[in-house]
Amino acid sequence: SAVVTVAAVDLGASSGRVMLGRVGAGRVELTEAHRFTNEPVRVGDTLHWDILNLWHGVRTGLRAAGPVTSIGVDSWAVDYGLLDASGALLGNPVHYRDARTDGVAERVATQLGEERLYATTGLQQLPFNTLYQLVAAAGTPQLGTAHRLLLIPDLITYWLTGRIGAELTNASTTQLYDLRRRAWATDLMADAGIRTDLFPPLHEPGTRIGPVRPDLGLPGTAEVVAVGSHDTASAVVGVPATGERFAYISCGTWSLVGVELDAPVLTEASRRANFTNESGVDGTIRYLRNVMGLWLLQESLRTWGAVDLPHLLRQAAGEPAFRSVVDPDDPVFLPPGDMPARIADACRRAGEPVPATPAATVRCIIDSLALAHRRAVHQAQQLSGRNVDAVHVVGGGARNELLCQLTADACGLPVIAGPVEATALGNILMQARTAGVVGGDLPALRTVLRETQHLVRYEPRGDQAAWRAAEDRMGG
Ligand code: ADP
Ligand code: LRH
Repeated sequence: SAVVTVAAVDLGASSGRVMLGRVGAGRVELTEAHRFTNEPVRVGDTLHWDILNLWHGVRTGLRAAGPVTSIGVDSWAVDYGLLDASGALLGNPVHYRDARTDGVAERVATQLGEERLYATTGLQQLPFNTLYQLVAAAGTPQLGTAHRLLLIPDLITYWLTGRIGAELTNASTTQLYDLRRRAWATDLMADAGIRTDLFPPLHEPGTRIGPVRPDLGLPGTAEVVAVGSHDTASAVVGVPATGERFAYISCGTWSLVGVELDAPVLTEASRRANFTNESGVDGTIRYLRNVMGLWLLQESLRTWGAVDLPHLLRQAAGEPAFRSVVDPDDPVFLPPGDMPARIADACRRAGEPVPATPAATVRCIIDSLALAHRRAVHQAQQLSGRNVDAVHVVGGGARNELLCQLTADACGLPVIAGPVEATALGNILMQARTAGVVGGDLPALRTVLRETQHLVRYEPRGDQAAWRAAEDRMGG
């Protein structure tokens, strides 16, 4: 039976990669063609993505990959590049952790109404939603001259093909997308003072976008196919679950914790709990919460300079449990900067012992993340009415044994860890389905992953009382 080779371009907040997938009936093999770091760059007061370096990594990776049937592109959400009327990029995309949005969400939400925003878009309030970034940029010459706005994967797709468009899973993270009409929320844009003509036509994952530009020097590579271009949408496709009674944690820079639903939850309780309804592949809803995630660890490592992560995690495993806990979702942790100092301050303010060593700080981070996972898994079930029997951990965090075990203990549920590259696999499976070598719905695609990928199961230990008490200490 037919076999295809496709390339997934997956740009995460900490690294970018080009992954090759060989897919035939019932099986998928993944290899890494190229991996490159994604390091933000500060110029003056502004934190940027290094978009040309990412593009360079994409081109290097695709050349290394050799001829493929198709390419699919995904990346982190919400951020964008602006094009002028000739199609040239206007300036360098701004990073979602940039301070330009400080205070903007509160102002805009008051003006437009939090209830209306939630009813239309179903999105959680995050300070960096595209809506708030655009309001923060209002009046700048760049936005004034802009002809088109392209989200990051759509920008890479444009550079690969010359085609302009907006893939809808990622569009659904902008807070400018009407979730029930499945169209841009043009009324909301108009009321927020945002030009509606900036936004290109929407398309669904699975759409064939077009051939790659001949001048890219990729002989034998046919076309670009739209996948779930929001990395979290592809990661959820890549969750090797059976049935529907599962929660997922897409665990990388962020932990995206939730369930997959057929319809959005737009209740007042859901809005207050800051749960989001992002659009998934095949019309599904990714009902989830952003937990600050391994960012806390990454940014601590950056502060300490080069350290051996596996060694530090082994030391952390030997530290006493629950000595200090913080609420990972405290907005003080969002910007870049000295993370251990901010964790120490948060402990001091809450009357928790201040971690004295890197190992103690790492233990505080992992305990606190496990608690935040517990809180979000419980809330997702309560708010949606969907009960779960297992928690799937995918992404780089699936390699963190301490975090996976403590997440199982905290949730009182088995954790199934892996695949680490769920996002690339979700991207690849969507392309393979478009090519016609795998068929079926999401459960069918997930069966392929269950049967071919390396998964590790963690059984929950201990009772829930200690976790309940620690969750109370976390506040939030
Ligand atoms: P993103 O897509 O947001 O860039 P990834 O899914 O690639 O993130 O996950 C990156 C994270 O994976 C790192 O921050 C790190 O904490 C974790 N990780 C990577 N390798 C290991 C490892 N060997 N052991 C434990 N954790 C790891
Ligand atoms: C994860 C992610 C997440 C968004 C954030 C901006 O990479 O896409 O789903 O909330 O980045």
